[in-house]
Amino acid sequence: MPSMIDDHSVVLAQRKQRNACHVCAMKRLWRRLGMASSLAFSLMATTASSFAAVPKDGLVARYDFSGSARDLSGQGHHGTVHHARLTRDRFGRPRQAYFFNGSDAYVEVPDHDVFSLATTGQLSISVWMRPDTLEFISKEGTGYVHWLGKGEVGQHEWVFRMYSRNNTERRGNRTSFYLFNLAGGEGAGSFVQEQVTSGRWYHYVGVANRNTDTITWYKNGKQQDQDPFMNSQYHINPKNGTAPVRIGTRDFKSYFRGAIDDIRIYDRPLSAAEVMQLYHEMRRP
Ligand SMILES: [Ca+2]
Repeated sequence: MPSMIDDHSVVLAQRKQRNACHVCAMKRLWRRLGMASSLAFSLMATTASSFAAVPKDGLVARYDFSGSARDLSGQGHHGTVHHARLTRDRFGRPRQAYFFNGSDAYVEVPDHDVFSLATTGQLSISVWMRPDTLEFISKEGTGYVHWLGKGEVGQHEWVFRMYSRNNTERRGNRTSFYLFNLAGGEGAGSFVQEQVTSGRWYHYVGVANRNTDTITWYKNGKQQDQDPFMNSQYHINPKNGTAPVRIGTRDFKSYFRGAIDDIRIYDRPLSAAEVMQLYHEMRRP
């Protein structure tokens, strides 16, 4: 009998061991599956964000600067290059962005209704920019450069501005997006003012919306500021002017030194999610 008990306990012990091993194997399998699936998920997430497509709806001009200043939106708003030269983009790829020398370089796109807030009441502009100095030589006003804009005397509409580190308004390296009345003067705008590093790429998006009376300014995918323009102290009532769009300068009163790339202009307001999508846009050669 004792031997039977022993046999029985041995069988039980063996079963337990087998079961335990089954449990171990199952646990190991689940762990692997879990790791594999979370890895696959994060890869998918990374892929989705890294290769986010450019939103196409309402895209009225697109400049990838892939060897030229051609408009890739299909609308024919091609740019003419003046002294700017092709340079490496933010991924290090040669001849995929334009370098502006800070003294006479710019790209000019002829005036068109699609570049005016007055036309559709809504306008979004997305752009990458790399300042190669924090103290601009060719500056205007209180010490800033206009590095993208549509405006000339009596024909002012909008502008992207960056202040030099030293300026008379304590706006060290502030970047901002302004709307103007055609006559010019003081504009209504939104801004961000934090440390900027020379030689680093930054993504900016300006959104102007007449329906909501808002200017919104995004930096590196995140909203930084929002202000009214019509119902503001500046009483901006945007009109359809005749000035061309210029990149690297607005109207030759100041010149940006650094690189600019991947400009996308829309005749509608981009959502915060779309701004993030553009920030993560990455195209492989
Ligand atoms: Ca590019």
